[in-house]
Amino acid sequence: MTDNERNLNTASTSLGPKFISLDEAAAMTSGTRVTFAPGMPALFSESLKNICFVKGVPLIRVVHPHMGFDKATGKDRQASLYELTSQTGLPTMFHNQERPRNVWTEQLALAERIGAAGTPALVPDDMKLRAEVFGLCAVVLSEDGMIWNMRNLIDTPLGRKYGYSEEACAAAPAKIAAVSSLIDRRLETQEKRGSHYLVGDALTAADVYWATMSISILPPPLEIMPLTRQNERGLKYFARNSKIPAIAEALSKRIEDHQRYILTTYCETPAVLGGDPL
Ligand SMILES: N[C@@H](CCC(=O)N[C@@H](CS)C(=O)NCC(=O)O)C(=O)O
Repeated sequence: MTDNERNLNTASTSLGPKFISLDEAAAMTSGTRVTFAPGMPALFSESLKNICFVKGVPLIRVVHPHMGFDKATGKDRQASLYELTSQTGLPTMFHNQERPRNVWTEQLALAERIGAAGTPALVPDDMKLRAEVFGLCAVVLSEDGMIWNMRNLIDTPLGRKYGYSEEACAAAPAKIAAVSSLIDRRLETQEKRGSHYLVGDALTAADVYWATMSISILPPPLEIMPLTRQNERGLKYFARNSKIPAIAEALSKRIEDHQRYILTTYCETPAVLGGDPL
């Protein structure tokens, strides 16, 4: 059995959502298929899952192949992913027979387009509000943003892909704190206007992305993010991040309340993760 088949078996025999293989997903000609690391707190996938949940887009879950080489065959485990999408990042998204989407801006645009009637507009029509939404999302999701710097807090193969160095590691807490403070100030201003949301008077992509991504510096209770064998270490790491002095100082009750409000009101909670629940 190859590592990929083993991953797929583990995922599909555990209680919880069904996962199909990348090959199966690529062969399908209809449906919205998104790659996940079953049971893991892989926050780009979690965010896209939450975006699609808000938009009423049913997802077919696909096992994202792990980095590294298959022990049995010696083959790069991500070779077919690369062949299909010219990249290896998690998540990749297929919809019907359209080209795969691998970047959050394109995934969001697709979800917005195929979303069910009557669901919230996550990208506002008003261009001023739209600029605010994309600005906030970018400081969280894009290069040198919050998640980028979170990955640089420790030396891992994933961090190395994103330019881990001792200098990058030392600079990361202040950069993460700067994003968190920006969000806190905005929530404060919005509160004074009587809005529960980051932009304008309604839910946008900025709320869903920030509430999900901020799990990496402020893990929510288990009723929101349950424990699995696969995410136990990751959630401990997230909890440690929340105690790094610069980050701890920038977190606030306001940020916590907003995160919990968005996740419990608009997203599926407890999060459905697959893997092996503990
Ligand atoms: N491409 C995504 C980012 C997704 C991403 O950074 N995924 C990371 C995990 S957090 C990953 O899988 N990186 C490994 C790789 O790119 O090979 C985007 O810009 O929206």
